[in-house]
Amino acid sequence: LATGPVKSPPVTVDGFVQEFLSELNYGQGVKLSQSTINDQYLALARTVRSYLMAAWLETGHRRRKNPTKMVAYLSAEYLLGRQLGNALLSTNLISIAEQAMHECGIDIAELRAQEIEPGLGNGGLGRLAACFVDSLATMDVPTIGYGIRYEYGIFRQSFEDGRQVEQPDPWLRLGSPWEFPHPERAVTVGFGGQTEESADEEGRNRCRWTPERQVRGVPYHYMVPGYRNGVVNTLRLWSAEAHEGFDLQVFNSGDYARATQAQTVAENISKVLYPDDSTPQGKELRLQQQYFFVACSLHDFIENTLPGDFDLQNLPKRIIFQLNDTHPVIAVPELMRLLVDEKGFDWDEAWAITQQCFAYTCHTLLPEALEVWPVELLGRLLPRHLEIIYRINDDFLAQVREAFPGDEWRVRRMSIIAEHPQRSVRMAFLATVAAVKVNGVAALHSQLLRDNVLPDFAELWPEKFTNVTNGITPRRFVRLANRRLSGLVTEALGTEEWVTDLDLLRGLEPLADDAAFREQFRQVKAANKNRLALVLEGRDGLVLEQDHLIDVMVKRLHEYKRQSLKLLHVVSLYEGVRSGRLPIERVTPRTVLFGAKAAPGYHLAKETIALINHVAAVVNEDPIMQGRLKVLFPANYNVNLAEKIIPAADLSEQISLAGKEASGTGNMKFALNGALTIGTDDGANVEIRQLVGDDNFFLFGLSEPEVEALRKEGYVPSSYYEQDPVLRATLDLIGSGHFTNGSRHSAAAVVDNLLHHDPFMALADFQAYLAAQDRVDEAYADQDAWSRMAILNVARCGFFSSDRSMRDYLDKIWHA
Ligand code: 26Q
Repeated sequence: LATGPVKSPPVTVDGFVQEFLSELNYGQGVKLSQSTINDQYLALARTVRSYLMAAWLETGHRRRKNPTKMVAYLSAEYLLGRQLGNALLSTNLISIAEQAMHECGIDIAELRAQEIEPGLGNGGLGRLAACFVDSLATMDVPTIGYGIRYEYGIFRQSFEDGRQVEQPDPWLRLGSPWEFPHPERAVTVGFGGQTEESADEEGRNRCRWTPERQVRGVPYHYMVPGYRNGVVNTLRLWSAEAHEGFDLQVFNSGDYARATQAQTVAENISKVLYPDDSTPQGKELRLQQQYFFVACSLHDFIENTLPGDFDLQNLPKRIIFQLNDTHPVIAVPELMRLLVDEKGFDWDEAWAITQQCFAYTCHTLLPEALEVWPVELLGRLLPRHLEIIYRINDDFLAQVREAFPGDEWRVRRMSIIAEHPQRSVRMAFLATVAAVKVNGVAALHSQLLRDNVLPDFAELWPEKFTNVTNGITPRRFVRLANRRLSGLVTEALGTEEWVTDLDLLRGLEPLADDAAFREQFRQVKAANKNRLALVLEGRDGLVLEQDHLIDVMVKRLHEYKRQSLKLLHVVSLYEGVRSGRLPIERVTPRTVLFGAKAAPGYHLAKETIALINHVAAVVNEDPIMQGRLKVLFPANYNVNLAEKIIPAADLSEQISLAGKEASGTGNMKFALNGALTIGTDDGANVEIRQLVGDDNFFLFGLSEPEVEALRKEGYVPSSYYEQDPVLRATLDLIGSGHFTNGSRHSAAAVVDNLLHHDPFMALADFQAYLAAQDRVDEAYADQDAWSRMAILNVARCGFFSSDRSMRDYLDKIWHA
């Protein structure tokens, strides 16, 4: 019995009740009659988890028995969202669990609401990693996700006087039923210290790194269930602890207080997620985090996942490390160090192996978002790695000189080491040099990556560059988040196969012309609006007008994403009515819904949040608008709220300046949930528009080449202010202090920046944006035509399943 296969509890309501009560009694140590909601939630989570256990163990067993090439996804972020719903979905236990809870006198919805989501990511990049591991499990691809178990995830946002206030996110506080700590598999990681050269037995020069201090990495395992396929992959997140013997001397000398301080220093490494999502600051702790999780992961894979007698010469046959942006790139010198210093490989042999083991995904186009680490800092923290990086660079630059003799400018441009403004390591260059493939995340982005960000590298190695357009998991973002639409789709297609084969949505196309179907589709949207209204009322005390056009802009707050342009639209409507330019009957009843967190140190972003809240307060209350324009800004936008907002949206705002948004993934979620997009020709919007057709997409604004041309010619934002009376009246109203209690100062940061700098050309696109919004109003007035367009968006966006993204990675990059 002890060695036989692990069995799942019986898949019946009774079986579920028994397992639940047993978890409550023996796991949680309480009787049902005495149990709290939290007891019940934890017992329910462990019950569902017990149904996944046999598949998890079996998947591991199968992978060990039949070793193939694996994918190791290295990501500093996984924005997972709540686990319970997804686990219930993947095990097909939703209805059994509902009935079982009902029999116990429990409302399962209340338990589901108890779960705190693991917010171990900032935004798009972290959520992408979560979608990818979901798809890989559903496609039965042997995968390990490696990352960091932050004790505090992305901060909780609240508003005080409209201004963002950040609170810590102690997500583990009420228990963590989804994780499995494995302290016995802990790994030791070194930091600081010195390197020295010495000869080995064969007289070859060998380097030894003697770290100054050591930290213990403890893995916590999370299940990554595939969709009803008996596969459960593993996500392995590392938590930092003090190493035994950590400052033992201090302790022995009787300085107990200092010894515990040392423990704090070690634990700090995985304490908190950095909440900056695009302007990397060269913070030492951040580099420690990066090296910590990467060193743990490489060690774990080589020493614990590969068989004991494995010949590392064959490493590329067994693994591909996919680098989620540059955050894990320190893995490159770490693998070199392991091979050369610890395993005795020659440099060239080691480099040949290393170069086949990594692939790099870039997620940005903004030069200021490219990570660089000062040589001084990197050398202090990781002296051996810095030496290795220098050597990689020397060899690489020799190759450049050979390919382009006499072109020293090029050599300087391509060096992994930047000399100005301070000597630093360019992590994107290191990644590009080491990787088998470099990919962007949407067609336009990959093109611009080749042309603008890494042109010298693309010239040297054209075949290295490729595109994989992002995707989203249809399980979480359609099937779970939009149960009603899913039901309608399944009924219409006569199958639920679309959940794992999203191209089947094409079958809905003919139904766009079916009046009865369109009516059902509208009823789904109405019901989703109703659900959202209840959520917003309960969590924020906000009132959602359910008969309004729901116009949504939810994403991190960034200047390039242009929340301020959306705000200008709102104010222009309000100003139009106030000034008599716009008759109130011509204003489409509309609710503009914002959700956005700003990095705590990003001043302009925080001012923009405050201004949105101030505008909302005035516009919502002014009787002149007759309730036809509302601005709602629920605080603390997160995955859970996204799952409620997106299915209720009519209009999706994707209005970044062309050439700045690498891909976007929210854009895909909205389209697949039957919202229409108003958007620029940027990121994956380009592909969405190509697929749904121009008639079913509200395109506006400068194209990327036009942006570049305008910049060259000299962009003067104030000239738009001077020439456009509507823009002028709009900005003047904000600048007058109308929304900020008469204080002109409060709005000044945003307005002055738009008038005098406007690096993302919001003013240049203002008129086109308003014209596109007029087209939206016109289209929305014909509800039947609108529904038709929305249905076609759903039907034609199957391409944006992350299952397809994974197929592309497999075909173009991993060959696993
Ligand atoms: C780096 C160093 C130090 C501190 C923080 C960071 C850091 C953290 C997060 C830098 C960047 C990020 C996140 C970037 C991100 O989310 N990018 C988005 O990635 C999505 C998935 O590919 C794209 O859809 C978005 O277009 C892109 O903005």
